[in-house]
Amino acid sequence: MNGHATVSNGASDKIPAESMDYFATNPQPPTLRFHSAAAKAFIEQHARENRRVAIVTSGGTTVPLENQTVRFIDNFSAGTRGATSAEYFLEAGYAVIFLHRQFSLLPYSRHYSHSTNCFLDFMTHNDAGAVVVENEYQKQMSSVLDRYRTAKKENTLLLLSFTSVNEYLWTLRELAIQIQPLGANGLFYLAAAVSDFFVPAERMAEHKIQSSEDFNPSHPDGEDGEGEEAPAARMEGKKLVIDLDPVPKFLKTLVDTWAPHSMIISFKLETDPSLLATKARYALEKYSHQLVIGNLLNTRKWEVLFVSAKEGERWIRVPAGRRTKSHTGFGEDMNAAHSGPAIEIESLIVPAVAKMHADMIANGDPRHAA
Ligand code: PAZ
Repeated sequence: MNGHATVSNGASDKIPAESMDYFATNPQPPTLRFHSAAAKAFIEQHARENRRVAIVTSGGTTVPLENQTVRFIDNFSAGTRGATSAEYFLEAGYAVIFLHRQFSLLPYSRHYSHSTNCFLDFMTHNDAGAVVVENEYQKQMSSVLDRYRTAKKENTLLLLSFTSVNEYLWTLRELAIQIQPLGANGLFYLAAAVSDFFVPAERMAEHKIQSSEDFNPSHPDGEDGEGEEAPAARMEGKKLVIDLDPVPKFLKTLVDTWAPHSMIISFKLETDPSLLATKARYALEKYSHQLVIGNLLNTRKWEVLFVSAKEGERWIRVPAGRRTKSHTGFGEDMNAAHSGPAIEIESLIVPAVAKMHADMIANGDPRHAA
């Protein structure tokens, strides 16, 4: 199946040429057909049940340097923001399509799967020799298990994975097209860390790049001498040289064409505090969607900046002494004076987002207000 062919709303003339070119020149991933079919059935079910659907993206995208990939560039993200937020969206009554980096954190299992919280540490043998959960973890694990089972029973959580930025982009586009019939009941929560640069298919080396000069074809002047372009990642003498193309600005296309009626929330990650608000405002202006959530690498677990046309700028913060120490959400910040149990910031972010979404459904898209 060609996912592209499903752009059937006559809107393709509004898609920026660079985005069209991208899908014409970068191959559709083999997983797309399965993802598309699963998403279609999921969205149809929740449309029938009149449930809002959130597409939550999570984890980092890779940029492979070779077709038969041994080496790749990666983007920072453990998947904590996405996996944790997905749980709170489910709690708020949404059905969730969790588009995540393969092997990054998942809703519910995130509490136990990471190496710092190995599930085996929660287990013990009882007197009869059976494996059981340690007494002190019973209450907490039972609550996670109940919520996990409910999501399974009601089929409200669909897990779809990607690895490369190409898989991510193709799948995001497919989901956006699939969710169009839901109109304003669809929501995108784009927490994945998506690479800004990539190796286009036509400049991708087929085989593992050889580090030894003795095994490397030479590419004088960046060309191979026969008019063909040199691979984007190549050895020049003893150096590995990588020149990457910019990834087209898909957020614009998502907002204007792929999902024009959905609520769209993007994230902006910075490391320099003096740039965060400016960059978040810039993104909101450039892409004209409903909400940008800014966060800083070092403080992202306890403060974020909401920037929207309707409400301007507002910080959401976990009070000191209530910060989590890890992705599990159960531990507390050992460096802080405690004033109560730990609070995950996503438990504050998601209800605030859901409220804005409900407002948009009830009163219309604030971007179109007179
Ligand atoms: O996955 P995580 O919890 O370790 O990190 C989350 C995050 C910082 C990647 C996310 O909140 C975010 O800002 N995503 C967008 C990154 C960007 O492309 O700017």
